[in-house]
Amino acid sequence: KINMTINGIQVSVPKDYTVLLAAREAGIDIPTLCYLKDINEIAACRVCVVEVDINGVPMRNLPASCVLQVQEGMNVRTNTQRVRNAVRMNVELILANHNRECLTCLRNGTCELQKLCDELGIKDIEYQGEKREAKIDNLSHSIVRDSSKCILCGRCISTCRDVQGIGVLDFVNRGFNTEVAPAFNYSMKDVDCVYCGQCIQACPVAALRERTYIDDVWDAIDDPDKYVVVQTAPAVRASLGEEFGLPVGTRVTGKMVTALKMLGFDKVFDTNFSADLTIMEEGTELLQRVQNGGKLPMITSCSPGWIRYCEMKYPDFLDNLSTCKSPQQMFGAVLKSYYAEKEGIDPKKIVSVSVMPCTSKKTEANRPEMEVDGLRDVDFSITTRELGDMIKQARISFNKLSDGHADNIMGEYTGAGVIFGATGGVMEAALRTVADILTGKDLEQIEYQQVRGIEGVKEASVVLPIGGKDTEVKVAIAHGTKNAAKILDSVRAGEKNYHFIEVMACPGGCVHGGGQSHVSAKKRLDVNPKVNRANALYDEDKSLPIRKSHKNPEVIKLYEDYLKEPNGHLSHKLLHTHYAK
Ligand code: HC1
Ligand code: SF4
Repeated sequence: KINMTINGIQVSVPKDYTVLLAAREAGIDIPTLCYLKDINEIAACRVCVVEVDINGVPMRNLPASCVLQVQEGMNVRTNTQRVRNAVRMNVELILANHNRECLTCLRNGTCELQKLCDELGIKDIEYQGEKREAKIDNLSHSIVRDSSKCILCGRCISTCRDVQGIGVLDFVNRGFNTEVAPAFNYSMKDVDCVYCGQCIQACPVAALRERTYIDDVWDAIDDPDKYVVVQTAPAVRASLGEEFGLPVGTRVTGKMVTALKMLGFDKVFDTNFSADLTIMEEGTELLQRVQNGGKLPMITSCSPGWIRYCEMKYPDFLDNLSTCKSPQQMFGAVLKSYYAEKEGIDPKKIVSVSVMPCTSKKTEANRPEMEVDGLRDVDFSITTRELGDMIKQARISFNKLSDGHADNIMGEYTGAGVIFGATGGVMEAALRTVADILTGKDLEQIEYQQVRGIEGVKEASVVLPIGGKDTEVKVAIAHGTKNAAKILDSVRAGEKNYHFIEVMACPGGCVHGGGQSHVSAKKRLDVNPKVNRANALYDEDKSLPIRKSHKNPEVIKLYEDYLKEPNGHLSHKLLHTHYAK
């Protein structure tokens, strides 16, 4: 332990602490901007500077507390005139070159720079200078980059490079013209970006944001000739409440359904339904591959960021991918065929909208192959944040809503469908069904704790009777593309053998997707959105009467009335695809 003084208070903290963390323990909240714990600790913005002496000897400059290690005998002051002036000047210099159109900014209200200016009491800006030329890259379906908002904090760069192991973004140009962009200032559309949106989650301002489709959805709702149907992904219910000030990870399933009905969607369904359907198709595919000597390990295909990553960095694994479309796409395909036929609706009039925790889903929905007979599976994919915005635009008091229930015949779901949104959830859902099928029993074991949690790479094995003999089925789970690379490298090197691998592109899985509610760097010191939101899904799973996908009555009916059997002819037409090198 290190003994030191902060603003006259004696503290004793672990040796590896920074002054910033020590101050927090002493109840002093040093301001930060570029700081993102464990991800971006680079003292770029110099908003966290402090005045320090060690055993009475003053440090000459004001050091940045986010990278300053604690030392015995340190005396730190965070609130002197000199510190206040320096912090204010550093923030004003950032503001001098920042597009300050706050009123019309997407991050108005969630911007960390705006909040900081308020907290520091900055009411005027002394430095008025030349502004960087604004360049807006909105060519991809998922991500918009706006250089006029960028404050060069580097949080996105560290996240993409160090957390995701991709490294699309970096500082380009020099001096006054420095900006954060892909190399050679290429569009995000033309680089190895997987559109995971983790850089958006890291961005304190609106320099990186999703491409929005809110107006397209409003237009469809307002068009009397259109029949507008919405599906909501498993993870959305664990974050949407945050848009309305509820604690991170509050489960708001029922209010979400009520709000969607009030917005004017003709039907409100649930992606959990098609998550259950995915388990039927994917579980059957796995059993067929295992029993018929097919390509193993089979790897899940529901995360579009992961698919893009596989296509770009591990094309030799494309045959390992399950041929199943993602639940988002399966839902759309079934909607415009089975549902349209049942209800006697012209499928051309159906507008298929998805609400996703994900920015990559927008690009997935726009992939050319994601259609059947010329009808797009999903017409518009919006994020949890965009749904929050629509609810606000409709002046709905979300927190006062009562609980609604999704419509029939694509709104019923099981606990297995819900947990898809947390890392390990698809694997657990698959195991629940595959184990029942192989043993021919309704097994008591439902929960597989080994595949839960936020460890980057997880492994488990289950003994199941395959072809009459007990076989050890080995599985692995990775979340975040950097962890996916670790597993694939070990499989490629022949060090590991698995039957089935789950990969989700985002750390934590969909609950921590690029389209979820923003959680500020400061808040992340106290709460872990990955854990809180996953718990919300596991709680919902526990609360449901049916927790295995193959017992979903609406999915059973879909097979009886329409698809006939998993991996059958119609399933292949509607629910499967393949990925070409
Ligand atoms: Fe996901 Fe999925 S779980 S990919 O994380 O398989 O986005 O929530 O909707 O499609 O079900 C996302 C979440 C989502 C799909 C499902
Ligand atoms: Fe990197 Fe993901 Fe952002 Fe693309 S979307 S730049 S891959 S963090």
